[in-house]
Amino acid sequence: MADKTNLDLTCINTIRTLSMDAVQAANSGHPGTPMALAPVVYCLWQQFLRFDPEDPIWPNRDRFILSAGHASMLLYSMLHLTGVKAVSKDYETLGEPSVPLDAIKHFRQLDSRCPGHPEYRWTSGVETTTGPLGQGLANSVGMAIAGRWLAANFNRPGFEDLIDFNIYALCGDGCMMEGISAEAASLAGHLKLPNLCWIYDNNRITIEGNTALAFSDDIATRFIGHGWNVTRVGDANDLEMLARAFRTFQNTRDRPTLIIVDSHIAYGAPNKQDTSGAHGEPLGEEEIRLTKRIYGWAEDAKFYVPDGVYDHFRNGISKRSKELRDKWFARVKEYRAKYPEPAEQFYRMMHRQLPEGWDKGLPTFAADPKGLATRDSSGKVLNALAKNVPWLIGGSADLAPSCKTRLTFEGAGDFFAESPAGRNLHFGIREHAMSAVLNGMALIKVRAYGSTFLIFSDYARSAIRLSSLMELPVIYVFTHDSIGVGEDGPTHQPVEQVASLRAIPGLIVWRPADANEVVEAWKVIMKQHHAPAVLILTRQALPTIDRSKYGAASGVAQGAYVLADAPNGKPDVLLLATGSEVALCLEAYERLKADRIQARVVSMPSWELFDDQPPEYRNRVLPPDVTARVSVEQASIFGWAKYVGVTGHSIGMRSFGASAPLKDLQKKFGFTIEQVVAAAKEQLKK
Ligand SMILES: Cc1ncc(C[n+]2csc(CCOP(=O)(O)OP(=O)(O)O)c2C)c(N)n1
Ligand SMILES: [Mg+2]
Repeated sequence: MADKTNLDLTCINTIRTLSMDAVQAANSGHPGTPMALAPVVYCLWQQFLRFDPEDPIWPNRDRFILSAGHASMLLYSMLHLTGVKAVSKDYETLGEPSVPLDAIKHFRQLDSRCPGHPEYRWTSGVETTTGPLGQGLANSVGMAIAGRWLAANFNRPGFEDLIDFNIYALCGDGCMMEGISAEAASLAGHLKLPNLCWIYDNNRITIEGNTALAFSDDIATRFIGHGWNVTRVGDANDLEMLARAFRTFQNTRDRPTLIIVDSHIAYGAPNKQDTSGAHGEPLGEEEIRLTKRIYGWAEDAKFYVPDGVYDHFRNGISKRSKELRDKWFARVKEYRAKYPEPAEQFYRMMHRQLPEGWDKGLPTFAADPKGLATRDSSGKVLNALAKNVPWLIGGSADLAPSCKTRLTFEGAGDFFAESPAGRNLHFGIREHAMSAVLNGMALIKVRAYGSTFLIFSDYARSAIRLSSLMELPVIYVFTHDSIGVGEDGPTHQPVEQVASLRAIPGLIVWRPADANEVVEAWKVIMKQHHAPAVLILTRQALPTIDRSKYGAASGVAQGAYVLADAPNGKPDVLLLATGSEVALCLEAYERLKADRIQARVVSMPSWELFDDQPPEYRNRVLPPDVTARVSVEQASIFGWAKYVGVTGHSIGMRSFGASAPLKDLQKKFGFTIEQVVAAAKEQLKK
């Protein structure tokens, strides 16, 4: 493709016009950037990307991420023109196309495979959900990390190329302005990820107008500072220079590469090119006609794919990649014969299965009034699990010693540029990028976890939300979960974080009450392959509950369970709690019992799992006729009304915390046995 042949241009203009027509038909969307970047993506896919449209989940494929997700029609046009096949949720390739022309005609309409922004698990060939700017870039770093880790762990002599895929991410000014791109680029540069290539669309346009309004970074200098290789293409239409830039990336084996491409948004549109007006609204029928005329296109044809275009892609990306893909599977056969054990591990990992014996050797904790912090019990469980599940890997945003997420057993190792087989990652103080990196790692199908203090989950929130939207089984370990942090004070004491995480659809939020609940929670989490989990853990010690006296910790699997009951099984008042407040409720329960009051304590480590139980179970645990109810949680009371009802009472936080020893805070904010007992008695007066 050294020469820009007519067929090249026809293909490029097909991408452009499909995008223009789809946005016009939807009467919403972003036409300008697909028009500008069509040659960039065309060159990359047709000549370089190792991606077989017939098998879009081939594990060693290169990944292409459209971090500028608003330009979704660019990706949909490619998925359509290259004939990418649909894949079921069970990883079976279906015969039908992922993006038929009809889906493009229904861009942005209900149930179309072409939603407004690309959505993973909805449209095959979409490698990650993008739209919130910068996320895709950080995802790409996670994918590149996982690629390096897989290569280091699974490649063998004679099979050095078993895993050697590259990650390409396309971004714009918005991605570059977002802080997450700096976090992600900094981490990628530090880790010297050679399998990572970002393409920056330097069109100098965002929604409000020219980037001169708000952005004057010298991007090249910034990335050189991050330790990247930086190269430039002065004209997005120059296929030769683009190809040269991609070759530069492929030949750069000691660091990531940034390709800065100067482009013209809405290239070819006589009145809209280089204007922000082409960013996020249809060009208009007349402008489309004029633009098509300039392209030498049939002015009135809509969704037109000229003869030869499909064939050209079939003979290009498809043929080239199918050969690579078939060769790879043949090699895997040889690999399996020679190295059956890692081959089996690889297969299970790629299908999100667990290895045999994944739960062997998990600790159990004896009753102990002094007990231990749930961060400590979790650290023990994580280490036991990680010994059994070789691809359970992760790290912390500089808080592993506090969050207890370090893998300490022999051979766990650290993931560094020079030791990419290690299992302890160091994300640095970059919570947002860490979380999006975890998403990227999970997309490559390692089981990824990351930790920080619960208070800083706010920094990570937009990536956590995407874990959930993508149904990725990322595990977030958030410790220092309440005013229990004590003297660190209100800046470090989470109040509204638990409620706000519970508000994210599909996210499983856990707040276990003791060490054995931690074990049971981890067991459930490990078996959930399509839901992210947040484990909310204490810094302070919690008693290990005497299970011979109270309910079994296995009740955790139902999300909530009866821990202590009225002697006759017919309680007059319910005490509901999570985490550190469960032990408090047990003490209140004993006091009430001494006063001959029939109370029940319900531990509710996961609201989401409980809400998923059949109504019979829920009504058994929370009998509808018992309306005297008290909830106790050292967090915002937001949401508890769902369980205590309009007449119930919630002991919780209604303000920020304060800096003081924990005992003083508990008194100040009402987390005492006396307060719980008093609230229960008050409820019984109703
Ligand atoms: C985190 C985030 N903030 C804001 C937006 C809304 N938004 C979508 S596109 C865009 C402008 C992006 O400009 P640029 O990346 O240069 O894209 P171009 O217009 O050049 O395609 C904005 C602000 C978003 N999608 N994500
Ligand atoms: Mg721009």
